[in-house]
Amino acid sequence: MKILIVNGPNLNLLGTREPTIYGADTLDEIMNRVIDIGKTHGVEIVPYQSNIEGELVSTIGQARTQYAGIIINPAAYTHTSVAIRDAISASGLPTVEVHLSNTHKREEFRHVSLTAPVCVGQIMGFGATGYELALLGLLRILRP
Ligand code: CA2
Repeated sequence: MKILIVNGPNLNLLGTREPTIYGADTLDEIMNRVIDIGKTHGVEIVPYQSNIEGELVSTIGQARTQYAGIIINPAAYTHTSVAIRDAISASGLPTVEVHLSNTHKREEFRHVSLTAPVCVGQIMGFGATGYELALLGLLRILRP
C-alpha cells in the first residue's frame, strides 16, 4: 500500500526560517520520520513538495491509480485554492489535511480552509507530529 504526502508552497523552507511558528525540523527530516513509521506498518510513504499550484493539482490528479490515500499540507493554498480542493475531491481518495500551526490562533484569513471540507479530517497545531498523527488516522480508515 502506498500513501502520498503532498506539501505546498514554502514548506521546503522548514528548518531554515520562522522556527518559532513552524519548528526547527527540515521537511526532509519530518518526511523521513513518517517514512520510517510507514515501514513499521508495511506502508510505503511517498513525499512530494511543490511551490506551484498547478503541479500540486496535477500530482493529486494522478494519485488515484497509485495510492490508497493522501496526506496534504496545502500551506497557503489551503485558504485560496478551489483547484486543489477540486483535485482532492475528484481523486476520490481518503485525504487528511495537516497544518503545523494552529491556524485559528493566527490571522483571520488563515481561519478558513477551502480544502478541509473534502478531506476526511484535519490535524493542526501539533507541529511535525501532525503528519505522524495523520498517518495513523488514515491507516485506521484504510485498514479498519
Ligand atoms: O501551519 C501550517 O502548516 C500552514 O499550512 C503553513 C503555511 C501557512 O500559509 C498556512 O496558513 C498554515 C505556510 C508554510 C510556509 O512555511 C514556511 C516555513 C519556514 C519558513 C517560512 C515559511
